[in-house]
Formats: sequence, C-alpha cells, structure tokens
Amino acid sequence: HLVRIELAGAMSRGELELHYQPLFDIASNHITACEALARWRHPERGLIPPNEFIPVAEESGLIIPLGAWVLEKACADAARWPIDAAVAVNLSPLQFRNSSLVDTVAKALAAADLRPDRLQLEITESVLLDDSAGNLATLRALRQLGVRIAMDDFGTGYSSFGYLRSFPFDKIKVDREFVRDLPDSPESLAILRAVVGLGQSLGMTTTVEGVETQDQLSAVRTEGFVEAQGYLLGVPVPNAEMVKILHGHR
Ligand code: G
Ligand code: G
Ligand code: MN
Ligand code: NA
Repeated sequence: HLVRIELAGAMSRGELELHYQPLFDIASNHITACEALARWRHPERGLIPPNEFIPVAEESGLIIPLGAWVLEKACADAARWPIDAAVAVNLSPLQFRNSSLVDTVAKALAAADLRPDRLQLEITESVLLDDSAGNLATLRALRQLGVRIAMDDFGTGYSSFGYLRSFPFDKIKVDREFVRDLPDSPESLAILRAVVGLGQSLGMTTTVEGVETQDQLSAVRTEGFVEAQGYLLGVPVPNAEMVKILHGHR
C-alpha cells in the first residue's frame, strides 16, 4: 500500500539512513565492529524501523537496489571511521539469492577502498533456507572476496547445526532469546556453553546480542563468549555519533 509506493521514492529522496550499533570484544572491551541498521526518516512519520519497510522492500523487489545502497553506504562510512573496526551488514533472503550479490559486494568494497576483511555479512537461516549447492557457491564466492560471514540469530531456526557443518562461518551470533533470561536460566546457560564449545572446535568467533544488564554480560563473559552487543554496551546511533564514539575509543 502506501509504504510500498513511498519507499520507491524514499531512496532517491535520500530518506534512508544507516545507524550503527557497536560489538565489543568482551575481554579487551574494544569495539570490533559496528552493525549497520537501516532506518527510514519519513518526513511526516519520523524514524521508521526496518521491520516496517524491509518486508515491503522484499515483496516488491526493491530490496535489491536498497540492499546495494546499504552495502555501498556501510562500506563508505566504515572507510572513514577513525579506527579500523569492521562493519556488519544484514542480508535479506532475496538479496542473497540474487545473482548480482557477489558483484555488488565487490563493487561496494572497491568504491569505498575498504579492506574486504572489514566487511562482515550477517546471514540468517531464513536466508539459506535450504542447504543447496547454489547457497554454498555464493557463500564461497563471498569468502573468496575476503569478507567475513556471520550466522545471525543462531539457534532460532530448524537446521542451525546443519549449516555449521556445510559452511565454515567466521562467526556464530546467538539469538538474543538465549540471553534474555540470564543469569537465572540453567537451560539458556547450558545452550550458551555448548555454543562456545562449538565455536572453539570449529574455529568460529562466538558473539551474543541483546545484552541489556551487567549480570547478563558477566554470565556470557564467564561462559567464554568472544563478543557482545546490546543496549547495555551501546544502542544504534547515526553515523556521525558513531564516529564520535569511535574517536573516544582510540
Ligand atoms: O534495527 P532493528 O533492531 O529495528 O532491526 C530489526 C531487524 O531489521 C533486524 O532483524 C535487522 O537484522 C533487520 N535489518 C536492519 N537493517 C537491515 C538491512 O539493511 N537489511 C536487511 N536485510 N535487514 C536489516
Ligand atoms: O536480527 P538482528 O540481530 O539483525 O537484530 C538487530 C536488532 O536488534 C536491531 O534492530 C537492534 O535495535 C536490536 N537490538 C540491539 N541490541 C538490543 C538489545 O540489547 N535488546 C533488544 N531487545 N534489542 C536489541
Ligand atoms: Mn543482525
Ligand atoms: Na540477530
């Protein structure tokens, strides 16, 4: 409806923005990466969150140009950050299956002159859906470019383990649902402990998201997670603000 029609013009009017949320190395307290999170600054309705327009963009096919814009903007922003933190970009299923993805990523890196290992692509199970040869080929081609690949929202889908067996992800990002009821849930703790073990055995960075309290942070630190993200450590902010945070972080 309205959103779909307006979204087409929103990009050309420059109403889309990227906000950034930091990821911290738990041991050193250093920012390792910032996740790009799209927002639509609507002239009348204010800041519209991605879950209200990304699905619309997917249905209409607009996600392809929108996703390309996100990649270009994220790489350009990261190239100008005062520290060489990585930038993490979320990929939609349609974007992942589009034949131009690898080319789009390569062009975004080249245009920004960003070192490929400073780009992390966050992929959920819904992006992979099936364990097809095509998916694997795309992941391998992206890896060949030198970018890092993270499995996002780990533990919420049907075949999390199957994907870990099929492809060597660089990072496992556990879904926030396993952090929410810490430190009082023995079940969540047991699952988190198993993920740390998996990460160590498979050589993947282990990351938690949704850390909102000091107790949650202590619990995931004790379990041995490498990275943490969440409102306790930093909320999503516009790029200009993230640049200030990164300056103070040098
Ligand atoms: O920022 P927020 O927590 O409201 O994001 C909600 C959801 O939207 C998250 O699942 C996030 O991965 C997704 N999202 C945010 N930005 C992008 C984007 O640029 N592309 C895609 N495909 N998803 C995004
Ligand atoms: O699905 P994905 O992991 O990409 O989701 C990112 C979304 O999570 C962002 O929209 C961001 O606003 C949200 N988020 C980030 N930190 C927290 C947190 O500590 N608690 C909650 N509830 N949401 C968070
Ligand atoms: Mn994500
Ligand atoms: Na996630």
